[in-house]
Amino acid sequence: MFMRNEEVAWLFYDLADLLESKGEDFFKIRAYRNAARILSGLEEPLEKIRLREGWTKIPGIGKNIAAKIDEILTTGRLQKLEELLQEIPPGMLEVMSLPGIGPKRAALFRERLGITSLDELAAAARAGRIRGLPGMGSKREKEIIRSIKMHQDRSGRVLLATARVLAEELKSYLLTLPGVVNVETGGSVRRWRETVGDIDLVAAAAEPGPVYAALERHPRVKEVLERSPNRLKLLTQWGVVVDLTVTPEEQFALNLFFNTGSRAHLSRLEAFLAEKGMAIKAPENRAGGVFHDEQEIYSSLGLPYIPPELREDRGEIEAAAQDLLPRLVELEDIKGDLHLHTDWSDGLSTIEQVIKRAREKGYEYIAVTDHSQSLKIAGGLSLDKLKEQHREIRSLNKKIDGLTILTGIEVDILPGGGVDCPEEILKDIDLVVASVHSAFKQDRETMTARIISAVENKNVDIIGHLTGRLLSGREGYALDLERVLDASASCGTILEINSSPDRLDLNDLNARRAKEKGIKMAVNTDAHDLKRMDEMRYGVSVARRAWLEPDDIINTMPAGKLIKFLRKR
Ligand code: DGT
Ligand code: CA
Ligand code: CA
Ligand code: ZN
Repeated sequence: MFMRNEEVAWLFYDLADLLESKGEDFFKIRAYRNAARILSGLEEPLEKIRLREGWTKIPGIGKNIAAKIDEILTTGRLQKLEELLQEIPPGMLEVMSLPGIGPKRAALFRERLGITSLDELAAAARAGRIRGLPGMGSKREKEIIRSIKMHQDRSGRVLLATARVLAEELKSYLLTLPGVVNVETGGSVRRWRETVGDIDLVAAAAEPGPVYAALERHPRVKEVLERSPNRLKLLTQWGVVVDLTVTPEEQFALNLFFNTGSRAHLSRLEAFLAEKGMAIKAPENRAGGVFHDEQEIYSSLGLPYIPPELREDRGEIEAAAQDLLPRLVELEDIKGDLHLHTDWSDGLSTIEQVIKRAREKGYEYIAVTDHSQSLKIAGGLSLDKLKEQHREIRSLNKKIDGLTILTGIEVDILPGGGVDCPEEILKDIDLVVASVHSAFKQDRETMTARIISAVENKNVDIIGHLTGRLLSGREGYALDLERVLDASASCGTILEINSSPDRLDLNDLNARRAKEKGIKMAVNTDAHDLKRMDEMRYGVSVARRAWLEPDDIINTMPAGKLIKFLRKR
């Protein structure tokens, strides 16, 4: 079976985790994790690289790892990983994947307390049996209870980006089938919700039977969950559920509309129409009429088209009825990326590669914002290195035209509220992003004051990933967001919408709140490799779900205007 680069990377991450839980050699484990990161950052399919030249040209991939990649691509499996999985109780994997636990602590819990599942861990934490272990304490114990709860609340949901990759693959597959004339993804995927419960696909075909049967046979399908005349539900190898509806072509638009939801949007719409003595015709009701697209559906209801991202019952129907829907920002409005890493710190690409990619994207500008000195684990730049980088950027700027490279930095907001770069250097940098990367556990008051100091720092332009949440399982730090927003509004500090699918920070609701307070935002990728520069679309989706228009976002400005704007700040 064709393996995606990410899938191969997942196997290496798992291998590293399992070896770590066994207390194996640190360097070996690090090499596997590093390989995983490199593989998932490669744009070309691994199979193609293998056929052309193999792995010798990829730094960080030695002989041992190369052999394992070959094994995975040939067999779809990794023997070594499967052996390790045999040794380990299945529940341990869940314990290890808890944020703040990891393989080492999981091993400790197992050794000392015989814990091999999340339930056992939760029970031990509640009984106060964790606090006595080395490196633990009652605070840790509380965190464990909280993160288990968070894990359970989230369980079954996957990141939007993961779902979209799979949805695209299944959609292309369905489109190759005879008789299939159209396929779209509906549901939360189409609305760009940050996490997704299942993938809803709608296909148009005269005969549904063969289409359902063909999807059941797709290699990514693990199990059929439900078969009915109108729907097929499947569990995929990725753990994501897929929900397919096949409909005659003339009912396609209406089915897509109903399957896009959200349920809240549809029921608000129903109530709104009921007041006017109208109703939406369900697709089953053939007399309901034929619609060519959703535009026609909304207009038959006397409303302008409501984009899927707004269909959450957050006032969109009322706004539509008064013709007050925003002109939502689009990817094409974005003129540059203001948060990017290169191999000067922990990025994988050179400045030249980033520039080339930015030009391909049609950007007018980018800011290179590598990490500052105190972030040692991310190769933070010393002041000398930083100056050297900025000299290089200035000279690159002279050589190229059509793209402006802003000198930049991502400074750490230190636990005390200062930033780790002296003022006389900051004041000459074109664009300063400030973010929290340490001491996440500070209490709410301290953290709020800490971030507000950065907001008030006149050298700081943008606050990066403000709340620090990770969708894969770290809650944002304790923070009085309302006060931070007020400070940002009064200082004119820009807040980032970080596009990384695991962050999406600010999220839609917070960004909308920021807009209401008159705060300007920047949609950035924070990419550490070229591939992830493509994630801009995810940040844009947050902006759209937050009702943002181009004017709310500084990196929709043309280069000249943005540079003037930054100078004035
Ligand atoms: P999710 O999946 O939790 O991320 O969120 P959604 O919004 O995708 O929710 P989902 O998949 O339950 O439903 C999406 C839309 O599809 C919703 O507006 C109603 C429709 N839908 C879902 N399941 C069924 C069903 O069994 N029958 C019918 N007629 N419609 C359904
Ligand atoms: Ca869904
Ligand atoms: Ca569904
Ligand atoms: Zn960054």
